[in-house]
Amino acid sequence: MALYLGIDCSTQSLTAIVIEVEGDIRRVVFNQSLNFDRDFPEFGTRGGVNRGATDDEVHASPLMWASALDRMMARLARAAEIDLERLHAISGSAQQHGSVYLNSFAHEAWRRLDPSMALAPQLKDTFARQESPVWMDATTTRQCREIEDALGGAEALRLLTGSPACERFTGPQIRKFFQQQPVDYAATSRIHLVSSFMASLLAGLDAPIDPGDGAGMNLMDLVNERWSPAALEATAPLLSEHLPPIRPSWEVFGTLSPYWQKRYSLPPAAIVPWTGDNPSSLIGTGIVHEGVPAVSLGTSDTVFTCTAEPARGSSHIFRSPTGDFMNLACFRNGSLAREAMRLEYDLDWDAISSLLEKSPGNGGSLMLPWLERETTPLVEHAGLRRFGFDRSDPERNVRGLIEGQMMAIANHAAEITTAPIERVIATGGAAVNRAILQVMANVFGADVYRLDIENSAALGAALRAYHAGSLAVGEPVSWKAAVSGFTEPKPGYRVFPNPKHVAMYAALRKDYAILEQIHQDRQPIC
Ligand code: ADP
Ligand code: XUL
Repeated sequence: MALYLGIDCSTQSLTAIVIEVEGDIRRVVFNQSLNFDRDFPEFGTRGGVNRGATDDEVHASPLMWASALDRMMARLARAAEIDLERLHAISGSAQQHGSVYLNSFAHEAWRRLDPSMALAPQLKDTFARQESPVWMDATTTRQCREIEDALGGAEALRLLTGSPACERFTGPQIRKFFQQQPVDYAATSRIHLVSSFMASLLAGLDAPIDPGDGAGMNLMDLVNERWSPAALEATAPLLSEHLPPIRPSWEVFGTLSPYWQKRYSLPPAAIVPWTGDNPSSLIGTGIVHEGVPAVSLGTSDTVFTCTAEPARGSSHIFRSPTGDFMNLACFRNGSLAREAMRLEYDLDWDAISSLLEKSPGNGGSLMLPWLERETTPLVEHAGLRRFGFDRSDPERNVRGLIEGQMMAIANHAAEITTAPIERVIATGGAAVNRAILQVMANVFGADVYRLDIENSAALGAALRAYHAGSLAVGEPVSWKAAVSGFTEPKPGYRVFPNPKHVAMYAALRKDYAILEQIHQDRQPIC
């Protein structure tokens, strides 16, 4: 039976999942995490990151990620329950946008690694920049505007790369580094993403960047999956010489290097390019074709889809590891606004659930849930807009907020998918609330499946290892077959729409869309 390893190097932790696949047998045989704050106190992180002079300067040490990789491989090698001789392929994912700056000693150091010694100390002289900026860094507003100006504005950049210039994206970060530390930039021989850096450490040679993570840089021509010469030029000099090539996500590019083979008695498993954690989650939630949006109800709410063509209604478009497009719309007022409403009326979640179950539709009253400035649609003036609500009535207000949120998500989800919506996958903290999922099912007019996956990015990586590893040995499996047996909801995790309410919400959603358009640019009035 073959084993496949997926590793996710996220902001706060590193997780490894090993899956076993043979015919109909499909199971997770190893699933462990290391927490950066707890397990690597020597790096002094909080929430996996370090702050600079200001709170919006956020970075982490690539040596910490290397240490975590080394320790996780040690754990894996010690796991008596799995026979690692059967490990066929390894892939991974990482927090998106973060960048690692290597000097000219790095490649030689990788080749000469001594398997009797820990990894990180052997890498300490290989960086042109000791700390890597990560996605939480927001210090590049000036560079964003400069790049957009050079490329014809935010919309032109969005059409080219899938996103307007964003502070956390790699291109603006590289530009800031070049402007503020020109000597260190000149000493940089290679710039990797966190994902391609980690893949390089496994293979002992430069890993490519995959189009899924490449799309988070403001540097890649999204449709053609190539570095955009114009974007590179607008960012920093000689950048094309510093970046690894972009290669398909499913193309094996190396084997586990002798360092790992000797250090932990591992076989020469195939190494598959790593991708970003969001594209990897797409695979880990089983979204490998159109018509199945996933809604994550976290601090913010996010909806994402997989489409054959880019869906231009998105906040961001990445590439999916399937070769399709991953479209994302982000709603800033997710749990943030639900929590505020809960506190306003001093309710617990059970009380919220029972209020939601009463008389859906609120008699047609609508609320625009823009407590904070909103990203989808773009709303500059914060403030809930309540139309026809008596503020002393908790029931109507609570329902008004959540119905408004679900109508916004459903309407905008329709803009980022071309196929009819078959079902919706719900994840994130608020997805435990069945009453909220019932509103979602009624508003979408589709079944809602709750997935209870703790690390969909690591699972996605293991599934990608399986898919690419099989292709490399001439036994290709379809994406649908690759994810099957791993991404189905547990029994009892389905919520069905109530046909009576579906018709009502279908009409209300149209009113909601009109209201949203009218008030998007206006100050709140209530
Ligand atoms: P993030 O990953 O963005 O930190 P999570 O996906 O962990 O967020 O979701 C956390 C949120 O889940 C909390 O802010 C809380 O409002 C919400 N939440 C937790 N339990 C419930 C519940 N029973 N009903 C609705 N929302 C809930
Ligand atoms: C996506 C983003 C984060 C990081 C960290 O654009 O910045 O989701 O990938 O998880």
